[in-house]
Amino acid sequence: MCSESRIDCGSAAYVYDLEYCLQCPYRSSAPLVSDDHSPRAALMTTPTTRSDLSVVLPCLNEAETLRACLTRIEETCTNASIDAEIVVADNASTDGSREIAMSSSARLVEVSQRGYGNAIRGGIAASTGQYIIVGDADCSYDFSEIPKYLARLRNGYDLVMGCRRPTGGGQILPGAMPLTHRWIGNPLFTKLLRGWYGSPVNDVFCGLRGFSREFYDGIRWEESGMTFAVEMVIRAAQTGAATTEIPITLYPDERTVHGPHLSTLRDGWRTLRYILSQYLLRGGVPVTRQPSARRETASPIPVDTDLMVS
Ligand SMILES: Nc1nc2c(ncn2[C@@H]2O[C@H](COP(=O)(O)OP(=O)(O)OP(=O)(O)O)[C@@H](O)[C@H]2O)c(=O)[nH]1
Ligand SMILES: [Mg+2]
Repeated sequence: MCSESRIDCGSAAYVYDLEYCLQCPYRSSAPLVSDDHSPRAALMTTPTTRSDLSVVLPCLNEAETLRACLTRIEETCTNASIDAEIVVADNASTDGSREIAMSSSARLVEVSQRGYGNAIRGGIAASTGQYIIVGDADCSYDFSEIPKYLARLRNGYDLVMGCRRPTGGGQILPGAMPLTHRWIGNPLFTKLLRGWYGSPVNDVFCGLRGFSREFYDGIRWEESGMTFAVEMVIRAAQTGAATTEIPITLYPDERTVHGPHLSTLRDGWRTLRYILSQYLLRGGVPVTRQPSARRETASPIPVDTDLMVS
């Protein structure tokens, strides 16, 4: 069902693809995208009912683990009486992930441009929740933590980061993270963002994070790949977004067919280059943004001394 026209035009799912939708013969006369063709514009094609929470799962060939993630999210939200929608943001997976998403209560969003950042941005563009939580579809995160994230968001925080590193109270189980990421990449990038941007975050790459739509919509996102994770932390610091952390456990993912999509050298280099270029171009000086009314209700960091080790 083409969600733009609400007419069955043969498209199996919502398609986040400007060209495709413009070519759709059933396209209504209403403009599909804004002049700047920003991902946010695709919100115009989403269902009109609005959820409290959207859980967005970027997914590229995760058929082995996707169903378990969806089940865990559904159970958690049902048990906690959370009005949530699940959005699977896929880039033409070929292993049956799309079919798994379509046979579940989740909504499948086809994102035409590849990349972790593109997938999340496309998924969010098609989502409706006032709050958004994103997480990997590889069973490395415990989605039963969702109510904790939502509670912080409802309490006024703009960005709620998970923290897997012990410096922030988290835990990384053996085999869950490559040693180079654990001891070199993540600590280095975290240190740079804390030092240069004053970010309070202890785990910049944590993939289980939540944020308000107000925060998300207030920023012009640029990154399309794994660097999107870092861009979010930098922008939060630059805009003075109310940020907090929840200590979580990282489990070894349950994939056997393929490894992580994150490439240590390629993505490590891109991240370093991105952080340096942002600092040189924009500096660590905070950019201004209209203060959020809700933000005033959030306590400054550190908020939970029991949870925040440093
Ligand atoms: N749609 C889409 N999803 C992606 C893409 N790259 C990664 N993902 C998804 O994003 C999530 C994170 O990717 P992972 O491969 O787990 O990378 P990672 O968790 O940063 O790496 P590790 O910490 O080493 O596990 C997974 O659910 C992937 O399927 C992409 O290009 N497109
Ligand atoms: Mg992962």
